[in-house]
Amino acid sequence: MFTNNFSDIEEKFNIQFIAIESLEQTEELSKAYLGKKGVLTALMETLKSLPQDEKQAFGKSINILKSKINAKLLQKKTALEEKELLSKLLQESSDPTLPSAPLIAPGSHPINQVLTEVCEIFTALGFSIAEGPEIETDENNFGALNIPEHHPARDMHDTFYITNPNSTGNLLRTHTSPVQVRVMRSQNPPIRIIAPGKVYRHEAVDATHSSVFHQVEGLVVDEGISFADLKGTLDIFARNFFGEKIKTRFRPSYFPFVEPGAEVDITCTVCANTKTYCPVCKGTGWIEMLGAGMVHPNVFKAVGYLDPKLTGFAFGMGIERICMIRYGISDMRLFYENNVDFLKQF
Ligand code: FA5
Repeated sequence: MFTNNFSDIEEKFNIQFIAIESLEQTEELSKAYLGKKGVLTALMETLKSLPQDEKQAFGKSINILKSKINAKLLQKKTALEEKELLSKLLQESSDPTLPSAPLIAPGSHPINQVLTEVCEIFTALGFSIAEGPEIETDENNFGALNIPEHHPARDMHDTFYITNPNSTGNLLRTHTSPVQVRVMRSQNPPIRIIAPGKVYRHEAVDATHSSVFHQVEGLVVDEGISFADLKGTLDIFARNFFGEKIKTRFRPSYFPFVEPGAEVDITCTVCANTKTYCPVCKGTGWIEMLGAGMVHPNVFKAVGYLDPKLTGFAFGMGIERICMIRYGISDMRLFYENNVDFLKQF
């Protein structure tokens, strides 16, 4: 008896459903059929008055119809929501299929900018650029540089060792000085090179130390090269890179591969030696720039440069450090954090 009633309701719903054009109409139709005062709710009320044997079939039919109506309305709602979103996007005259705009204008990293500039200064002075691998041999990184096995100087360059039998080296280089060895073993003097690159040390990272950083090595070998040539070259570099007023200072220091050896300082760029307390130079007025010295005779011997008339100088500077000095950056870790606000300043 009630089957006809259900198909009438469904038919009527379908006619109204086809006419729907908006989310509001969907909502209204949902209320009219499924709401508190809706057609199906009212039908459910009549269930009570039915004879016992008809109740189950009647209830089941109501639930089937309810599910059908519910599914259709939900489908319609989703389709209308998508349509609305699309027309909103089109109204904003944007094309959602276009690639997103770049976050910042492209530019090179400050470390790369400084590396390039350092190379330009030295090539203008007649230096050529040499390269070496980041995976080095123990011999090139230590042995040929007058740092034999068990020498205490190795402690300052604790590094990462590699056991891959296919590798041509067995450690990550701790400095760019092994490029000196490679160049001298493959070329005859005169030599005038710089070697920029990445180096690795097993050390705790803090505001002024990183375990991966960049150095630029310098090496000049010829007859009659003196400490005065080293001083003059680094002086010219410092003035070109930091400014005309910058002065250099050589302090005696120890590196096994040079003799004599020196640390080279420049006048503090932050406090300009005003003698007021400065956190960068700690009030001394000087900041360390690099290590340098005259090539040790044992290094010449190791690479097969046996002519006693040959002398040479070498230096190695930390790129992160000179970049920090130049721009007054207080923490080296900023270079590696990919913070756009930091990077876009350069
Ligand atoms: C050396 O690495 C020597 N090979 C330099 C050298 C070359 C001396 C030729 C003489 C002749 P040193 O360990 O001091 O020396 O490092 C050189 C520079 O690298 C330092 O002045 C500093 O600027 C930078 N540096 C050293 N350790 C770190 C580190 N952990 N993080 C960032 N920069 C560093």
